[in-house]
Amino acid sequence: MTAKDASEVGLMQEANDALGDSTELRRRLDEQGYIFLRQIMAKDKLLSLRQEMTEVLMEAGFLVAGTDPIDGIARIDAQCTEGDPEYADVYHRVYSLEAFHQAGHWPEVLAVMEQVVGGPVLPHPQKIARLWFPQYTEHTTPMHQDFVHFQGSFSTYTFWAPVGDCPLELGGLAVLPGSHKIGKVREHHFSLGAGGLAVDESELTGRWLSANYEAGDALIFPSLTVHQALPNYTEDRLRISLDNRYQAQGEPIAQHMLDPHLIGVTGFNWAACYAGWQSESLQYYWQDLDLDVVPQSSQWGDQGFTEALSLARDGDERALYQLRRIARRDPESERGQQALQLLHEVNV
Ligand SMILES: O=C(O)CCC(=O)C(=O)O
Ligand SMILES: [Fe+2]
Repeated sequence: MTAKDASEVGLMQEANDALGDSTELRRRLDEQGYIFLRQIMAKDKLLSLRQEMTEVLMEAGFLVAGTDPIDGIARIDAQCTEGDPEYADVYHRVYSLEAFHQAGHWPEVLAVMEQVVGGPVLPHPQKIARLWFPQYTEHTTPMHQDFVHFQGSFSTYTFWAPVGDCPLELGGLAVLPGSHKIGKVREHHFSLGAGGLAVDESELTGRWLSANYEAGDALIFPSLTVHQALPNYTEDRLRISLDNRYQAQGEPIAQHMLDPHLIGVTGFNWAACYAGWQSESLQYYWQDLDLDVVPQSSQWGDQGFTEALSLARDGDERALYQLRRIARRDPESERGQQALQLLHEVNV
């Protein structure tokens, strides 16, 4: 379950030659479990989004004061990640940027995603950004399939794009080609890192692939493809990326994908998100569509939590860390109470 080193990964094949040919793009997705596209968005659009995001991050104290925000130079002592209240607070300020949501609907992105899904496309309301600190590698996104998190349909596609150049050492996404062919959701187990669930490395074969990404590049894959982030080994750079989701309009979508990301206990909602927006055109855009909304299953999240409890009982440091995080974030909740009780029992 350890994160891959950049030296262990190969480079992804580019699929730009198939752009405009939906059948061929879909054939490659079927065959490889991913497509990697160079420069499908204009670099300056990504850089102006980066400017807006990093200004918020500077003001919020994630970046070193006195540096140029666009350089994304992280304050190491501000390290935090998904699941931490400090992260959610800053994240939702970034999340409220209108430009961040617009990026998921740029015409060039929708044009590609229509070819990928083979018809009218639904961009998920739940957009996602990742703000990944350097020197924090135990919190790297572990190997997983997205279905356990996003659910709905196996034909939901992740569109992952760095907001700024992302060389291997900054920790971009890596995929395991062909890993979707199993055609089902694999066993996932407790892990640190985004999502908190990982596939066991011993279940996997093949060579991991990634890229020295540039702003404007995108990686697209369906929800059964196993992927992970590479560790951010830079000395001081924050990795900033988008991972938005798309599906054909008729496919089922899980209820929680209609909510903002990481709402947890923060009380953040769409009204708060939209408060400073100039335009209404993307506000609640999905409410006029005839969607097949299905309930979220808690099965994987519950299993991960149960595993964390039992690992923590045996003294596993990562599980203890996770339980402390849950107890601190959400002490009144059922999981918070269980975490507190376990921490009390093992006396740490
Ligand atoms: O960017 C990351 O670290 C995680 C991204 C991911 O797993 C996804 O987009 O599905
Ligand atoms: Fe993922």
